[in-house]
Amino acid sequence: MSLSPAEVKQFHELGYVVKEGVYSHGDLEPLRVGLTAAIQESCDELMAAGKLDRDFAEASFAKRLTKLHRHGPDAAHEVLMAIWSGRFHGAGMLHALRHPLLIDCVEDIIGPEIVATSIYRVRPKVPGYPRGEVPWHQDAGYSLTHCYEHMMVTCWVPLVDATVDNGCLWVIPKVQDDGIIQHYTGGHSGFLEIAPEDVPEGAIPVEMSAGSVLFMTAMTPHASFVNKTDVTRWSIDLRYQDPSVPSNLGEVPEDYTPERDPVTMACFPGEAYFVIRDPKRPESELTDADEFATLRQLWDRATIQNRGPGRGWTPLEERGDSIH
Ligand SMILES: O=C(O)CCC(=O)C(=O)O
Repeated sequence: MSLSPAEVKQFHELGYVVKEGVYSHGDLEPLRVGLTAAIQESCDELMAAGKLDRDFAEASFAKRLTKLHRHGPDAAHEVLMAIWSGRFHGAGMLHALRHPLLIDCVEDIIGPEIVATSIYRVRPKVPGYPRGEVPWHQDAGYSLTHCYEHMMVTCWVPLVDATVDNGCLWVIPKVQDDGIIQHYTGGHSGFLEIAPEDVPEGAIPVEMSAGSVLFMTAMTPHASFVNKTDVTRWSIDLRYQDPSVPSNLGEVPEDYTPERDPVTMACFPGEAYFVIRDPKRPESELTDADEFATLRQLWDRATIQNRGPGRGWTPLEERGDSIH
């Protein structure tokens, strides 16, 4: 499996393309098992502390967090915080990041040498849990500014079928070459956000079956909205680049001293970068799950002295002067 020339063309022309059936149900099983173990561990801790009286272990992967959240929103919040975003680096995550069929598709976009980052996110969009909604943004809005011209590929993978009703992703095609759009801090749930009046026209929902992949550029505006069903819309989003894109490969956190020039930094300082595929130096590829977890913890954001300058985005409520 790889992307056809027409699919690669669509990626470059529209800023996104969907490939069906990249992960089979079995391919995603180690990730589901790892996430289930992490959920169980949190539930066990909460039950031992008397904060939870049921763990809903009998429920399906797609419904367990929904039930947990309805039963005890505070306890569910704690369970979610243990796996949310890039916090989960347990069994199954590296397996998903290294999935050969996915990496073949990425290779069709950026070439045979592929670097991944720990800016992968695990997103259980639980019905009624407000942090599941993500306002309009470009992923580049989160990177240092010297990276805007570089190609970073986001791969969005639903672990259950994603529909408009359960909060699939929406994208805006054909604006990825128009550059960065002004973002604001303090958007919904603390995310960066493009102001409503600046969101380009033409948004479309991308309904997808579990295991298919939406490939997007870092400049493709996207968002996701309310989950109106009783199924948790689980997804992961993974990011890849070629080795010429600024990273911290071969560096240690101590290299990020306060005096360091930002333009020499990784696009996302404080995130771990690692080699996924290098046909010339296969020994450089990160294949061991324990090494992956160690690297992930080494580059935890908190360990970096200098995460680069603020990106210059101002709070949403202070945007009066820039409304046009
Ligand atoms: O999964 C979502 O709802 C949002 C995903 C997203 O914003 C991203 O992949 O950058």
